[in-house]
Amino acid sequence: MTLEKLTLRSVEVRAVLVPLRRKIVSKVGCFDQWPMILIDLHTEQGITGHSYLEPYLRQSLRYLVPAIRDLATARLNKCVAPIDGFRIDHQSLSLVGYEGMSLIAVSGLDMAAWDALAKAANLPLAALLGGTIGSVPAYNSNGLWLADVDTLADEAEALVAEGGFKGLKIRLGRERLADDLAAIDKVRKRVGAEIKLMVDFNQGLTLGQALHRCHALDDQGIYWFEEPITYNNLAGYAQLSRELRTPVQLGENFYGPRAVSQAIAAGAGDLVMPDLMRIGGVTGWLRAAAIAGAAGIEISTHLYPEFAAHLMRVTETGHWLEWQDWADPILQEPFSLDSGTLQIPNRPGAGIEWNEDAVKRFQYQA
Ligand code: SMN
Ligand code: MG
Repeated sequence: MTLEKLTLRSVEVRAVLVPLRRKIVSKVGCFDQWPMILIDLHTEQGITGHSYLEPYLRQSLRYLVPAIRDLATARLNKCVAPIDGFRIDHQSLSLVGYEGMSLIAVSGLDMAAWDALAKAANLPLAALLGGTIGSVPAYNSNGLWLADVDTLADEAEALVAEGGFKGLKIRLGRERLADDLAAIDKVRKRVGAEIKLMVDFNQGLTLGQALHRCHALDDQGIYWFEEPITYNNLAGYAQLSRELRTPVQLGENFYGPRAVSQAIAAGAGDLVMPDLMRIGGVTGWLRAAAIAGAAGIEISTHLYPEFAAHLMRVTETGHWLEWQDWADPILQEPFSLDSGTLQIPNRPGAGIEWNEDAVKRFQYQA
């Protein structure tokens, strides 16, 4: 088979609600079940490309699932060519806009198309992109939410042990500075000074609050301050980056690679961490990574660790992979961890296949 012969026959889009091992308690919401959209691109040649999206809100499934189906119908009977698909989808969306749900739908189809292409080439995605499979440095982001600070030390110890991790993410932005300081202190005392601590405010602070809070935490040896303020206040991020010694991280809410270019041009943040669902899938990541690489800015991943691992292997300034096990319950063979690294399996494509029994168990009628 030649890759040009890979043609799209049908698209299946399903919604599931997957239980979370640890409840998410954050400034962007509290969740004990995680909505996911599973996308399957079936080709005439018998190859199926998979991807998933994690749209946070279960009610969003009601409008995202039809949006993805609608966009996919334009690709039917056409060659599976993700970069062409990305461009054509963009053209068709010019009247409703390229951000928000539009780009989320494009991103999901893009990832599944790249998966199909890599499977057709019988190569892991990283190899199709010109790299190799292997291990990818990861930090554990599976816990340390805005919970009672007295629970954090035990949880931090368990999180390190889940994969020999060398980095953990703590969510901060409690009412009182003293409680944020206590959270850092309890975690650090238990896991030791060698473990890097990333902290995430989830856009919970105003610029004034962020100036107070981040200055007060600036001597704590924190690895990065993530999203202290609303994601699109680039002037505010530029001010924080100038004033603070701790690197400022943002980007999980950037829509499309141009947002990375605009943030870098504005001096907004020291580090970037695009999310595959918003940046434009694999195609969007490759473009964002080129922009960050050319600017010498380190780039980390947000969610989607399976696809993200392949991409980190071909990213010039690749920094840290964010590890979450949230998709594990619906995967046939979840990826494994070793000494704080995620291992890319030697399988064609991204290496994800659905555990159909679990998908049935967790299916959700949007
Ligand atoms: C986050 C991700 C998913 C849900 C809530 C919060 C967070 C992160 O911003 O960076 O992991
Ligand atoms: Mg975050």
